[in-house]
Amino acid sequence: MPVQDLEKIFQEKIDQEIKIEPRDWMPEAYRKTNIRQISQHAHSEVVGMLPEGNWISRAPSLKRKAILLAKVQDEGGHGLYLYSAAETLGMSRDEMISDLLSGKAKYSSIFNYPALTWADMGAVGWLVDGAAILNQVMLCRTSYGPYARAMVRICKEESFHQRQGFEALLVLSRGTDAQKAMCQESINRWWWPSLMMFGPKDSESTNSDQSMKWKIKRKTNDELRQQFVDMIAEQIKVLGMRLPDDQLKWNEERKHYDFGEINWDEFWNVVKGNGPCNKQRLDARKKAHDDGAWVRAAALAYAAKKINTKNEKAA
Ligand code: FAQ
Repeated sequence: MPVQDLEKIFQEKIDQEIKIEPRDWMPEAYRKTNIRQISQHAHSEVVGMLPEGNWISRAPSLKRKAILLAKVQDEGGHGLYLYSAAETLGMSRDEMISDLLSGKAKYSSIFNYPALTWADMGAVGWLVDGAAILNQVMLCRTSYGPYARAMVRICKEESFHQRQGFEALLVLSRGTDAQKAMCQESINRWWWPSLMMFGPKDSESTNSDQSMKWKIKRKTNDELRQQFVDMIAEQIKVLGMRLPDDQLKWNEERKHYDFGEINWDEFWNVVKGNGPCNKQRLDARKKAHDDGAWVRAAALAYAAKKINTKNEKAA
């Protein structure tokens, strides 16, 4: 069948909300866009374990430690479902990881900021997971079947993450003056980087138009960012804290909050590898990969041994 006809059938399926599955014909650019987005999403989950992992041993109570351990473990699991979803498109996990470690593949800018205080564990849960979940709820309806299905499970866990972050901040916001100050200071540092998670403005977003046509994305970067601002601007009232933006104001006409301009130079600087922790994060991933070499070798040897034993029994 000519490629034009295949493309027409493909787009009709998308328009009719039929999921694209691994064995279906798809344009090469659709495959590549999905591999790019899903693998970068997986990398974000795995690199995202680092700022929080750093606080497991310093959590203020056994309860907080158990919660944080479970959350970080969930993030590792999310990375694994996502690598598996990306593998169905024909790229091996080894290649994806090698692209991450060489700096070729991106991961979310947010994880290049340091987690300096205990309040950051609350702020990461509330703001970072809060931003991630808005984006991921949309992705539960993405057109590529394995990605959409991975997202359903991830979202269930992510909504718990966000609530635990909010609750941790709520406790601090009702605590001593020092705890309140720590809570506010953390929100001040995480607010703007959280807004950057949604990506560049629509007018600067190179992938959005095509990804919207293919229903990989269902909402644009700016739409999701606005939804996030509207949600957080209300939730912060419960905390009795403030967002570090003098221009944040309800706009009755638009029925949305107006907010100040994001520092896009900072965003691109972080995306290009020059954020406060880019080097530290990649070094940590490289070390973990090298330290884990013996585990991969042992798993392969064990799998080979099992196959041999099975063959011997069958013979
Ligand atoms: N950081 O044309 P667009 C989480 C890049 S998961 C770095 O608008 P697109 C869980 C973009 O890749 C968080 N790079 O791109 C958790 C592109 O470059 P490329 C991650 C960014 O793909 C919580 C270029 O800029 N979530 O947090 C960023 O249409 C707590 C132009 O941008 C996902 O990955 C950025 N923020 O839209 C874990 C969700 N933004 O690749 C631990 C899936 C943009 O052409 C603790 N991804 N770039 O070289 C998406 O929805 C999309 O990829 C967007 C970007 C919305 C992120």
